[in-house]
Amino acid sequence: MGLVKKLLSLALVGASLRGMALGQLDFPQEDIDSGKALQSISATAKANALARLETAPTEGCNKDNVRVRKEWRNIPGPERTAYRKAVECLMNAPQVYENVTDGPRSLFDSFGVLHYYLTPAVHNSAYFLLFHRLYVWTFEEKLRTECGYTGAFPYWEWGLDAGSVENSPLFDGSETSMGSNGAKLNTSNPGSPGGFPGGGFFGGGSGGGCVTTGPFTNYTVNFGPNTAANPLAYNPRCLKRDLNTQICAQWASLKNTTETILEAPDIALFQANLQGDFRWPEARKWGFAVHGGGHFAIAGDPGGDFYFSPLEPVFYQHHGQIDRMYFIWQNLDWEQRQTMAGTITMMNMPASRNGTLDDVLDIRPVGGTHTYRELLDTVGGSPFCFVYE
Ligand SMILES: *[C@@H]1O[C@H](CO)[C@@H](O)[C@H](O)[C@H]1NC(C)=O
Ligand SMILES: *[C@@H]1O[C@H](CO)[C@@H](O)[C@H](O)[C@H]1NC(C)=O
Ligand SMILES: *[C@@H]1O[C@H](CO)[C@@H](O)[C@H](O)[C@H]1NC(C)=O
Ligand SMILES: *[C@@H]1O[C@H](CO)[C@@H](O)[C@H](O)[C@H]1NC(C)=O
Ligand SMILES: *[C@@H]1O[C@H](CO)[C@@H](O)[C@H](O)[C@H]1NC(C)=O
Ligand SMILES: [Cu+2]
Repeated sequence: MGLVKKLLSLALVGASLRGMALGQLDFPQEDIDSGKALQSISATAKANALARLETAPTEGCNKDNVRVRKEWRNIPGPERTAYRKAVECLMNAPQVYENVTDGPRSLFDSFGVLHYYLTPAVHNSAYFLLFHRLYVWTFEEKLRTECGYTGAFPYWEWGLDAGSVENSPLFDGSETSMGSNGAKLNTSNPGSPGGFPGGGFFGGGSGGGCVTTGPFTNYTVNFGPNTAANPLAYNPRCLKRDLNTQICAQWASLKNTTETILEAPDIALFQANLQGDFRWPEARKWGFAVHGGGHFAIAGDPGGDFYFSPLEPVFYQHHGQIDRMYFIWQNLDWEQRQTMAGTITMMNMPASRNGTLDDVLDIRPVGGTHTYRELLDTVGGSPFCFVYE
């Protein structure tokens, strides 16, 4: 095609020197569409993070103990099965909120309670990326410390399944998957109760009913939806999925993922593009954006529920990929990309102050207490020590 993509909009950045420094990130459109460019920037980001680790290892993190997170299909079958069994183990470990006694029944459920409590502060706010980074890492830690998991933590690169989410190795219903699609229902989009903003206006996916085959067929969702009178009350039901290839292809393709990373000169626009935050005119074209696109490619109940989506086991692979995008974006220009932007309420409603890196994120009793500054660096050693490949 010979078309060269202008990767940085200098009019937006107002700091053209940085743009020139990143000039080597110009890719032909065909490489962006095919995923080749994403592989390239992913490798660059990993190399940059490891180089930093090499020059400045910390007590907690060095090149010998750094963990490498991997795409689901690049993890060997037995290791994927071990991961899934560790998730099932968390579903049998005791829940940890002493003051919540009704619906939540497991440590896995406690993560859902935590997300429910913090949702208004950690979406479309200054905290979105760093909160979810800590949240997913804490889940990984529990898999290891409570359930003996020793393998790689998996992420889901949605764009690899833009041809058919139903045939994804995550959802093919095999022993090494995370269970199948939901049963086909004869209604349109039945599976997004109180879902994401705008969740009702696309056609349904290819399922909608209970997961029929393989892992998590017998998993009981214990509470929710967020529209219930008491969202934390016991409400046992099956796991429903409504896989949606069209949503995946339109909003979470390899092209979308790559351009979301390359077109954002600063953290405010990066997080806006990633979430389709329409307060930024430049972010409007992204629609559901990769964050919503990945969530809605799974959809169903509780996968399509803004508050309780972590009760869908694949939430963690989905947000692993969100965090990977953040990792890549940060490590393409590390010196400039350790900042925070935005306020401390969702869509700044109600209006609130700006978040700062010195703010404290307390996720007890599920996890620990950290300043946001400590969460910026995945190889900072306190608490993190991982990269993505
Ligand atoms: C339960 O405790 C958590 C913190 O441990 C708190 O955020 C939450 O508001 C409490 N919930 C109730 C219903 O008291
Ligand atoms: C599905 O719905 C359509 C339209 O409501 C109806 O005509 C059709 O009989 C239904 N099919 C089944 C299998 O229920
Ligand atoms: C689900 O439970 C049923 C009944 O106990 C059992 O026959 C089936 O093997 C279970 N399925 C899975 C995937 O664990
Ligand atoms: C997202 O990717 C799809 C498929 O590659 C493309 O059709 C669509 O236009 C992209 N969306 C944006 C906002 O660029
Ligand atoms: C909050 O951040 C915005 C955007 O960076 C900035 O324009 C504004 O002045 C900040 N507000 C305060 C009170 O610092
Ligand atoms: Cu979330």
